[in-house]
Amino acid sequence: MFQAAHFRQHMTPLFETDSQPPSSEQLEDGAVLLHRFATPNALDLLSEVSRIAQVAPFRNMVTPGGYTMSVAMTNCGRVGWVSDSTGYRYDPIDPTTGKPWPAMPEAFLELAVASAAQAGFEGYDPDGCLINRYVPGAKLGLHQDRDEKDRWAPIVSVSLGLPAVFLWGGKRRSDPVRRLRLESGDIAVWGGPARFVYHGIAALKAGEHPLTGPTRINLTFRKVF
Ligand code: MD3
Ligand code: FE
Repeated sequence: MFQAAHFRQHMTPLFETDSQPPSSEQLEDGAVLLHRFATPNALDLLSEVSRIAQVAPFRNMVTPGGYTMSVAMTNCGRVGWVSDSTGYRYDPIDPTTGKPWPAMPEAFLELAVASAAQAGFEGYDPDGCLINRYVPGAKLGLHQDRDEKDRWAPIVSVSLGLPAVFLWGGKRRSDPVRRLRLESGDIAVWGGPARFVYHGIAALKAGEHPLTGPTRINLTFRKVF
C-alpha cells in the first residue's frame, strides 16, 4: 500500500546518526506517533470528511453537565459517539438526522488498519470513527476514553490541518501532563497499556492551513464492541 511504502522509506535509517527526524516515535508502552503518515492521503481524507458532513453535519454536542462542547463532531461507521444531557453513548443512529451514520470510507479503514499494524496492533477492526473539528479557541479537556468494550484495541488518531497541542497525561488524573505538538498528517496509535491515559487538546491557536483553512480536523478510530 502507498502509505506503508511511504512510511518504510523513512523507517530504515542507514546510520544511527542520521539527523532526519524519526518517522516513528514510541511515546510510551503501547503508544506510537507516526509522523506525517497520513500526509499523502490528506486531501482524500478531507474530501471524505466533507462528504460525511453533508449527510451527518458537524454539531456542538452538550455534555451531561450541561456544557456545550467547543469542538464540533460527527461520525462515520457502524456506531458514533454522541453526548447529550442524559449522558455519553455509542449510537448506531445519528440523533440529529434519525438515520444511520455514513459508512466508513474505504480510505479511512485502510489507513487506520495500516497505522495500527505499524504500531504493532495487527488485525485492527474499528467499528466507528469520531470526527472532531476545532476552530480557534476550541479545546478538549483532560479525559479518558473508556466506553469501548475492547480494552486492548488501539484508538487511532489522525490530525489534519492546523497544528494542536496534545495534552498527554498518565493513568491517573493527577499524573503530570506533557505537551506534544500534533501536526497535519500525524497519526497517533494508543493501545494496550496506553489505552487509558488521560489526554486532551489545548485551545487551538488561530492560523490558516492550506488544506483546512482556519480549522483542525481530527479522526479517531475506535473498536467499540
Ligand atoms: C489516548 N480527540 O476524540 S486525539 C477524542 O485531537 C480525543 O481530537 C483528541 O481525545 C483530538 O476522544 C485527541 C488523540 C487521542 C485520542 C484518543 C485517545 C489519544 C488517546 C484514547 C486513549 C489514549
Ligand atoms: Fe479522547
